[in-house]
Parts: sequence; structure tokens; C-alpha cells
Amino acid sequence: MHEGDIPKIDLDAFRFRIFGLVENEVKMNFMTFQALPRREINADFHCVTKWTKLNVLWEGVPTKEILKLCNPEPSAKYVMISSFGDYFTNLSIEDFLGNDVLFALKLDNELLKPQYGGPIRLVVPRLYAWKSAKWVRGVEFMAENKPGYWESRGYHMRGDPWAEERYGDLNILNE
Ligand SMILES: Nc1nc2c(c(=O)[nH]1)N[C@H]1C(S)=C(S)[C@@H](COP(=O)(O)O)O[C@H]1N2
Ligand SMILES: [Mo]
Repeated sequence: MHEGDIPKIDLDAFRFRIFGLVENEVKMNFMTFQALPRREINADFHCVTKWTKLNVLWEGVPTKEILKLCNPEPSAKYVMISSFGDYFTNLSIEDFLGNDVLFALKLDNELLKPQYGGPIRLVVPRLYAWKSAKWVRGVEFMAENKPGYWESRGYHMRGDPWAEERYGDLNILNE
């Protein structure tokens, strides 16, 4: 489920970018990215429109590994994840660095198919699935929170399914 078409991604030209408030900006090709340390997580997946997919096995690079590469500045409090096809979603550093948050390369032991967000997809099991951006191309570290694609269309800035944080306060957009 996503907005628009599945983007065509040329793996040879692909570069994963880490930028913004970091000591080291990073531009990695896919070979380098997939050689980073990986782990597996079992997670449920909650869409805001109420369906839930239970017990999915993801394998990928924990966000904490990304942190080691770029060394964010102390002023970095939020990230914006950007995807091919002009999708964005924002997260606090705490949510981004959760122990179960990873950049998935595999789903149920198979390479991530394009419709599920391959080659690289963020998985944030504890937040609504719109935070789990497919076709990720970059991470920007920021001092201030900014709304992403759905957040600027009225979805909650955080999106905790247990707190049912579906819709945000639209006034935040006028600040
Ligand atoms: N790039 C991108 N990622 C996205 C979306 C999107 O439209 N574009 N939709 C989100 C939403 S609303 C949901 S519910 C999940 C769906 O993931 P699935 O297609 O793997 O079930 O992807 C999320 N990630
Ligand atoms: Mo969704």
C-alpha cells in the first residue's frame, strides 16, 4: 500500500545519503550498505486505516549502525527519512534509534520486493506503518521537527498506534 507508482530504482546509480547535522556526511552505494551489520526482528505492522499484519520477519541494518557512521551533532533531535517518489516521513531521534528499528533488506527471508519497499525500507514496528518508509534514499538529521508527506496532510507527527495517534493538530503546520 502506497501513494503513486512503485519507483524504478537503478541499483548501480543508487546512493544512500546521510546528511544534515552530522559530523560525517555519508554517501553509500548499495554494496556498501548491504555489507553493514544486520539483525532480524519479528514485528507486527499497523496501518493507520486499521489493518494489522502480524508477525512479519524483517532482516536489515539497525538504525544504530547508521549512527556510528555519521556521528550526529548534539543539536540533532529529529530525522527526516526521504524516499524515491518524493515520500518523506519525520521521526524523533529516540523513535528512529529504537532497538527494533531497522533499514530492512529482507522480508520473511527473501530480498525485499519492490512492492514492499525494496531495495531498502525503514521499519519502525512501534509506530504506525506510514512511518515505515519504503524505497529509502536518505536520512537528514535536523534540530527542529518538520512534517513529512502524511504528516503535512493531517496525520500525527509521532503516530503511536497504542495511543491511537492518528491525526495531528493541523495548527502545527502554520507555526
Ligand atoms: N515511500 C513510501 N513509503 C510508504 C508509503 C508510501 O506511500 N510511500 N506508505 C506507507 C503506508 S501508509 C503503509 S500502511 C505502509 C504499507 O506497507 P506495505 O505496502 O509493505 O504493506 O507503507 C508506508 N510506507
Ligand atoms: Mo497506511
